[in-house]
Amino acid sequence: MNRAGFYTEEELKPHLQRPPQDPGAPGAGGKPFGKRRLSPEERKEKIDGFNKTQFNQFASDRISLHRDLGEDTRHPDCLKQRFQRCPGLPTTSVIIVFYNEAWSTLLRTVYSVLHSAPAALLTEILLVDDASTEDHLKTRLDDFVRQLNIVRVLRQPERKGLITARLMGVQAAQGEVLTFMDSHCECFPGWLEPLLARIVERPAAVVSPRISTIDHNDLKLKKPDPNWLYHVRGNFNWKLQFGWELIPEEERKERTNETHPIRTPTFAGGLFSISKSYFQHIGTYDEQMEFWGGENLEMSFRVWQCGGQIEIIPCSVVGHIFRLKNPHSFPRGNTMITRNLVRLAEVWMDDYKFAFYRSRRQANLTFLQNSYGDVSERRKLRKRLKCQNFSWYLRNIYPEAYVPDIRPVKYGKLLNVAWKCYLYVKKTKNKWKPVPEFKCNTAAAQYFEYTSRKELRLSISNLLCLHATRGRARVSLDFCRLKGRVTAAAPEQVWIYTENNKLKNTSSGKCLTVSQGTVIVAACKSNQVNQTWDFL
Ligand code: UD2
Ligand code: MN
Repeated sequence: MNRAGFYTEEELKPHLQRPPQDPGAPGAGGKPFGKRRLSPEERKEKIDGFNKTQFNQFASDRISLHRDLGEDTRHPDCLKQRFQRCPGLPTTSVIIVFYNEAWSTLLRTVYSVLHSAPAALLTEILLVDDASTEDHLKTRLDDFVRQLNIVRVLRQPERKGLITARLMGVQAAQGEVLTFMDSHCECFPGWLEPLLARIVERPAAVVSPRISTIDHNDLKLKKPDPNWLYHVRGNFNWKLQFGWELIPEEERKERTNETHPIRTPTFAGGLFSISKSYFQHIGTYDEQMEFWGGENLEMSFRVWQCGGQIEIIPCSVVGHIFRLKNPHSFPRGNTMITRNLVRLAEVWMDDYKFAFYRSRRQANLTFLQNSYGDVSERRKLRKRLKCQNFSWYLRNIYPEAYVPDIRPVKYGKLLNVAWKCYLYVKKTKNKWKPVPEFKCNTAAAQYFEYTSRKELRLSISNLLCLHATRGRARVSLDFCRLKGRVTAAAPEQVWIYTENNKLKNTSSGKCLTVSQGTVIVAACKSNQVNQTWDFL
């Protein structure tokens, strides 16, 4: 092969060389920050740090701002990958928005880019301050970054959230590609080139690195394992929560080279590269989304529906501190997250929005009260770009998803007429999980959907169904067997709602009954009101 056609290592040299590393230093090589006995003052510092940022800032403050992440443990295919000098890789502006970020994590993010991104491709790093209140992020930060000469600080005059902050960065960006990053990241060697190379190949690709966890307790970076075959991608549930799942088995088996991108229905949204002109073409962000949340799903649906693609590039690895909860409060509490989600549902999801409104009551209220602002500009955008509808997205981009009825056959609280009690199950350890048996409740009720496939689905979770195991009287709540490509419900979960309001299970031929307060199946008898159920 003609090597002259590829960038040399020399040409891809970073802006700043890492200073010599002490392998014994705290957290060196991406290793965990060591445990030791803390003095009372140190303990206080640690607790205060946690309260402020929801990660171990005490540890972060003691780890070098220049720490390297040790040996490059990516898959050999990634290490072999070369990048063609013609047409060449585009330049990029790295945009990092922050609100009251700790000094050490913010600056480690900055240095990590300066130590790893090829200088020839890195136009600048733009730090956008979403009106932080912490002192260290004011003149001290301005003075510090001046010596780094390609780093600039921009400031939003008031706190409006990460969406408008990112847009402010975009306004100022001079690079051909925009690369977004959270303010608590660390880049693995060679992370940038594969992202840019994919955009050269596909200008309408929105590409994410593989996000590695930096532990919020000990700041250990989970390094890529070259033998690890399982990849994850982004998904969503009908509450419009983002999540991760393994890629489908067939897709995994078809992978022949690690450099190949992974198509993903949705992305986490914090770390990605996109061509600047494509970002403008595809409608940037919904500027009326506030503070935090929802912009990643909005962008995922929009890009796919309007002709682009979202991918994870497994050879590009960037670490991110995942926290257990949001460290900052938002004006008006969490209602603004719901408002952001309603905005995206109203623009991109067509009538499937009703499934979302059923799973999230607060969203339903926001919708009914029409308190999500004006979305007409975003709808115009959808029209102008001649985007596909949501049904197309579900069929083509996420066929593994469970697609709920837009309007179930019946929907409501299920009341047992004889006992005047309702079907009711509780969360287990704060999660919706199968429960082996439950009582009929006289005080509280849960909403159920009687679906077109004759299942009784717990509306709020969407994935749990009333289940009658053969040969067992007690009825359980179990994972619905019908999901994604599986198109038939299991007979244990099929219930025929009869003319006289009985629910007859197909597998056992028995009827849903309340006996001694417990929900069971029993032989159907025509005159028994403890087998009569009304949807309220
Ligand atoms: C994830 C994304 C994040 C964003 C968010 C949903 C990753 C790794 N992270 O949440 O980028 O898409 O989902 O909106 O994909 N910030 C502000 N102003 C605010 C709140 C946050 O500037 O009012 C900054 C914050 O300092 C950080 C970035 O926005 O740099 C993302 O916030 P986060 O780290 O709290 O969000 P995360 O990682 O939980
Ligand atoms: Mn983050």
